[in-house]
Amino acid sequence: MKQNQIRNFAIIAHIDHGKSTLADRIMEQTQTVSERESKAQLLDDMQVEQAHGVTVKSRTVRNFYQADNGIEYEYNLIDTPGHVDFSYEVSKSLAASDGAILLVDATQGVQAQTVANLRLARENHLTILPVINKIDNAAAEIEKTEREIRALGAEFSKAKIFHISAKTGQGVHEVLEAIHQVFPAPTGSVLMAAVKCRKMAI
Ligand SMILES: Nc1nc2c(ncn2[C@@H]2O[C@H](COP(=O)(O)OP(=O)(O)OP(=O)(O)O)[C@@H](O)[C@H]2O)c(=O)[nH]1
Ligand SMILES: [Mg+2]
Repeated sequence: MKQNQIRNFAIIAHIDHGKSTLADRIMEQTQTVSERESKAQLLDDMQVEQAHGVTVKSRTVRNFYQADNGIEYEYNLIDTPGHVDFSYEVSKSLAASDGAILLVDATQGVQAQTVANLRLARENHLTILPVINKIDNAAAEIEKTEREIRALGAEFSKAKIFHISAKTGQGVHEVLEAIHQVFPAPTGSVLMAAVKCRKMAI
């Protein structure tokens, strides 16, 4: 795989805003897991995570995505925990990424860990893709959430904000397309890229 076809990115959000559910949909839509293997919360495989529905450790998954432009990309996705107690996991993951999907639950809006994790992403000079999740929920307040995201910084004032349901898969294809269009390929030498990949796997 050529370096310019690789994208290393993390999914960040406040707790329960749907990061692991989106990771599941991305793995499904890139055929990283077959439907037969598919079950709810593929990545949250620790017993404590399954019992509480909470991600504790970051996970990295390599997906191969056949884009609409005919090119195959390698998407190295890191699903991070949203709980404030595990923010060290988020820092570690962002140091190994070039982009971050900032996910915001449309029924909750911007929350404390949305802001804290966005700050970490900025400190790591990551390109940020804002995404509103749970648009299928009857309690979704999409416009209000969009205003809150735009208020987070000048870079969001005119940015495209994606609207998805990680549960149903609605809008996820548009996010998959944006990942290779918006996030940069890893820079530096092939050696540095390899070191970054190793860091992601730890
Ligand atoms: N209605 C609806 N529910 C969703 C959607 N995405 C996620 N959920 C639900 O929201 C809850 C939390 O989802 P997770 O994917 O575990 O959230 P998370 O951000 O990974 O949580 P942490 O890792 O603990 O921070 C689960 O009950 C999901 O089924 C969505 O698009 N629509
Ligand atoms: Mg999770």
